[in-house]
Amino acid sequence: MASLTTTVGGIKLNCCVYNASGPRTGSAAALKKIAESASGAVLAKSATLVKQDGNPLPRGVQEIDLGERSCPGSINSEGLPNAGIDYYLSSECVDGVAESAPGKPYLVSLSGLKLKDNLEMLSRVGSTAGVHGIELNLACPNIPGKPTMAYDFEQMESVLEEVFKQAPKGLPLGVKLAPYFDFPHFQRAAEILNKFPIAWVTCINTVGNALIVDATNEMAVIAPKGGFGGLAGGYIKWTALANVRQLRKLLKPEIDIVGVGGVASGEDAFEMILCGACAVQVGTKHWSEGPKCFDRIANELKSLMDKKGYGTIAEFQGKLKDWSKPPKALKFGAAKASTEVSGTSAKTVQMYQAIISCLLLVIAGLLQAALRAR
Ligand code: RRO
Repeated sequence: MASLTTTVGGIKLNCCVYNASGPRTGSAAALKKIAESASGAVLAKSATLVKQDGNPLPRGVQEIDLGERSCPGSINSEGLPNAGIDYYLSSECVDGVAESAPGKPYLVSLSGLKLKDNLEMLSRVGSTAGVHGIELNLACPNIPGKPTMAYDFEQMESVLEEVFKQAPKGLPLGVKLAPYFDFPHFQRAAEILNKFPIAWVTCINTVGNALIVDATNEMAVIAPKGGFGGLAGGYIKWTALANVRQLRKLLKPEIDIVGVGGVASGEDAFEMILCGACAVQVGTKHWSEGPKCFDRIANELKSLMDKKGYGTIAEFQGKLKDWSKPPKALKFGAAKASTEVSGTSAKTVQMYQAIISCLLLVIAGLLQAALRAR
């Protein structure tokens, strides 16, 4: 059977599918459940220096149905609710994960409200045993009054300069990015990231400041920030794939890429890896399905790899081809073809119905004529 082992910034994962920082990652109990699943690592909720309650409720909607083939959609404006960095470095979390799944990497996510907070958190992580890596979140879109740092290139560069002066030696540090939509932005972001010893880039965070409207009640579906929140899940898979693909082309090879956004099946994970990811994270689907999603997605990915004859992810990682006349029926083409087939049979049925109606009319006419002749 295919192997899902991978490395992310030098950290060995037995399974290339793991959780995104976000839903179901804020407590030791939630982290323990992830540890007990097939998730390749356990990544905690983005932490601030001190505990935060987050934005007012309701602040998230998940399981927005986007059809059978898609990951559900979601929107959130959680506003960084978290128990504070010391909690995620406490024995309750660190040892809780280690005892539930010995050897499984435990990663923390840092999202300080100020540079000073991030530097302080880095130094606390550096003096804690049992943490295997750090994801620095540069892309939370939901803090009222705070812009998304990954969109302010000057600030991003100066923050990374300070962060890498202070980063704990020997502990891989990755960076979580916002989605980019324009080629000059990919280019600029990559130029900056390539200057630093970044171990991996996680892309993408949610698409910031979307507004989902409840037409029945004529209002926004979440309360904070006038209903504006980060869009995620199936809505953003294509943007996530494009970010993974483009950054893989532009980043130096030493920087790994972790793909996140709309992964709900083995096939979604396969697509991310094909675009260049070495691992994938699951956010919205973890939120709606719970940690059993990791076992399911991992098994689906293994089956797909078996079917395609791939033994390892390295065999297809980054090997997405540009379009050429497809040798096999495309999935979308196939879907279209099957509608065409059913369209044809619908036409045939209509034709038979018309013939039967005509025959019935003729029979009725003949019967009437016969009755009149009596
Ligand atoms: O907590 C949040 O509101 C949040 C964070 Br930190 C993030 O990085 N991305 C997101 O969609 N929500």
